[in-house]
Amino acid sequence: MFSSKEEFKAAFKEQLEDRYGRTLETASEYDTYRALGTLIQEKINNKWLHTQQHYKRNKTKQVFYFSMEFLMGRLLGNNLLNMDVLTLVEEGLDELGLSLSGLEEKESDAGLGNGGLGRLAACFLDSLASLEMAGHGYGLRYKYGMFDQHIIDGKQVEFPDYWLSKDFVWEVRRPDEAIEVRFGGQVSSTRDKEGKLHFKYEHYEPIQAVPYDVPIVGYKNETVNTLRLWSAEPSVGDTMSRAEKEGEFGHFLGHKRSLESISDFLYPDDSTEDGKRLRLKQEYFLVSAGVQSVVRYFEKLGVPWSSFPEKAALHINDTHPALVIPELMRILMDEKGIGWEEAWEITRSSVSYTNHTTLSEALESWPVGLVRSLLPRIFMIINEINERFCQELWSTYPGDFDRIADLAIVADGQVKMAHLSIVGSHSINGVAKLHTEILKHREMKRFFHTFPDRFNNKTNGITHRRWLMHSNRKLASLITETIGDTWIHEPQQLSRLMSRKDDLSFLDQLHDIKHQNKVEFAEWVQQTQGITVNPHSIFDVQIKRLHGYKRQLLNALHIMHLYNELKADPAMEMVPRTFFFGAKAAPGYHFAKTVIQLINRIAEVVNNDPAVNDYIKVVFLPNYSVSMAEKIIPATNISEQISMATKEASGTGNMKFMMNGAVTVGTMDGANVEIHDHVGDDNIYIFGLTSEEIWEYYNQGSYSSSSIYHNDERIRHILDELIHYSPFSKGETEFQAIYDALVTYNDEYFVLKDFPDYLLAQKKVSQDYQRKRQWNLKSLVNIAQSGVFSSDRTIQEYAEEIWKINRVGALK
Ligand code: B1H
Repeated sequence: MFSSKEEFKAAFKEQLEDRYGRTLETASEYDTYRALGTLIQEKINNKWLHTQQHYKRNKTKQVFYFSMEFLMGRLLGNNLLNMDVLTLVEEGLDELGLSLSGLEEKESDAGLGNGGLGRLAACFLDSLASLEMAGHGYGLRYKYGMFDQHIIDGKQVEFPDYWLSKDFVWEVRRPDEAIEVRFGGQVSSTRDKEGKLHFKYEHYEPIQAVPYDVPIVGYKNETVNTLRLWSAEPSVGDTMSRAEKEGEFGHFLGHKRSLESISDFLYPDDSTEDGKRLRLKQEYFLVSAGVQSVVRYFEKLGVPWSSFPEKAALHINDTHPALVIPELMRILMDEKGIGWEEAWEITRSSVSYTNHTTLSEALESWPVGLVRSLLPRIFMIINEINERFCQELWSTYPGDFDRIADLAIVADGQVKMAHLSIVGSHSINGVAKLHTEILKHREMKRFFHTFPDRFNNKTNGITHRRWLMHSNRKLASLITETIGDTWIHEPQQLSRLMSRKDDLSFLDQLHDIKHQNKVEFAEWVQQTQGITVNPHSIFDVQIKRLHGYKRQLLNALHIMHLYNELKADPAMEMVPRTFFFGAKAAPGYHFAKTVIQLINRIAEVVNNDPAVNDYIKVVFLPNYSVSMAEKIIPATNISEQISMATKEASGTGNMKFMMNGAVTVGTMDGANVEIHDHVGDDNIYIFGLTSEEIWEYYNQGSYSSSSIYHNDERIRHILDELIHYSPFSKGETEFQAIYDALVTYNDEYFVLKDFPDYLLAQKKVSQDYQRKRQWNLKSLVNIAQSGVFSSDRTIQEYAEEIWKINRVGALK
């Protein structure tokens, strides 16, 4: 690496000149960013090469994390931090008259994910490399990532995110490692002399999967792992011959385009399964390319097939890559000549599965006809897995037709991907304690009964390197000044901050940092949104995908209520608050889009009313993304985690806020339950129905939102404002759907039921916030207790209990 600032500056100038033909004077900011990025990439390459060689030489067991989403965000800052040159580069650039943070802004977010599931995969890669573990990501190189959200006339409008229009400096294309993936066609079988069946696959459509490798740099160590993103390209020879045969170049071009389209775009439906043919193609494309490349690697080791599970762990991030199971079976049997039983043993011992949701609308199932026509051989194997599984069930539960129909992988003309994933893997984990309990005792009860040893919990985590050290450098420095730097390698040491709980000057310093972050964020809001916000107000933030169960609506109704109160009594005492929202709605999710419209309408009304303006402000931040989260989280006082209990499997934003000293207002859902366990009643605002109470309502069928509407005057007032003439409705009918969902259709997510308790919790927040010392203490406790939510802890648990891998230790 660079031994001095001078050396860095010289190398940087040389890079700018030799690679981009620019001088400091003539280079644009973007050229400067690219020169810095490629320079750092060159330094990474050396470690990358050594890491791969080390793994190969030592036949190290490796984890392959298959995920349809990797929400990486920007990589420059993180790579500088992990390469241990952040300060040197920052100061060096400064001396050249350049600002690192300015250059960082030039990088496009790699938005290859929807939300929590994709960001979790990114945090896991950072932890694997930082813990010196051999774990890599396999994903798709979407040309278009998560759509770019604009708010036009208060409504969400989606634009394509053509992030690759700028070079992605971190990727390395490896055409010589391309792999052929096959779709469609027919399978025929013949028996040999010994009576063994052989399958012949013909008339299929071949597509090339070309890998683009992105280095994943460990924090201040020698490890550089790989995120391998596959891109679809036509198999040139084959399509050309087809063009010749059909004698039509136009047809050839159309064909080529349709093949390439496989990896074109990320499906933007978080938590909703769409069942589109192209999505199934994407899933198999990732799986087949990935599994083939793992097998190819394994064969180079020259060890027997039976030791495959000791050399490779294949993890599936939700069911989206569940075809890993039949694909590995196919390769082992059809290509390597291994018999069913042995192939099954190898497959099941290598594959593990994480479930991320119990929402029924997110459970993947594919119509039998679709799977059969698109993936004929894979379909045969799935059928065989299903038949053998049902046979086993029959011998354990003879005559229990109901149970067998319920557990079958293929039933009602559908292939159930969760069932395939459970049957074909040795470990099934949920992502927070409550979620895992719900899987074991409710959603997957019968599977738990059949395979009790396979189920386990792995509470999610976040990388403290990106989400504290990089995004909140002031706080990180204060922590290190106070307790030394051991917390960086052992984040649970953050608890040593508790020794400062009575130290007023320390509490003041915490407060000052939060205030400075708020001032900086307020400036950014002013510049980018043209909205003035008061940094002395409470910064109350809800940033996540827009979904009914996440209840942004509850937050919005609370603001309408505050507005009504202030209008009725202008002398009312109120602690100033700024409500920030960031949320994308799936393009076809009309209700979610209406909620976005409502929030923007509330912002318009509130922000333009001088009578309330000093007390409440509402800011909807368009195009919420990883890099925006990095700006807002350090500046937050109140973290809104208000999902309906039982619905949010874990949540990970909740952990990021906590680690940055925000206090949670939340329900007893997902990982909020564990945050509450760690900080205690005094340092979190818990409200609303518990999961038990919700199940009780379900059992009794006794929830009636309309009676709440009729009996609670405050609620009636707000809801009537949605449909009758009011500043919020402006006499239009666009919010009728919200009224109907809450009143007419009995409020699926218990918004009205939890509303009164939410108001009380928020009142308490306002009161407590004024008592500065107590408030700072709450903030301190949250930071000090957040270490357990580092993804390093999570990954250590996966490594020990599921993947059975160790730290590789210092590579040199
Ligand atoms: C989560 C998804 C998800 N759960 C389907 N399920 C998708 C489902 O494109 N699709 O089809 C995409 C995403 N995402 C989230 O996972 C949970 O809702 C969060 O509670 C959890 O924290 C996160 C990570 O485990």
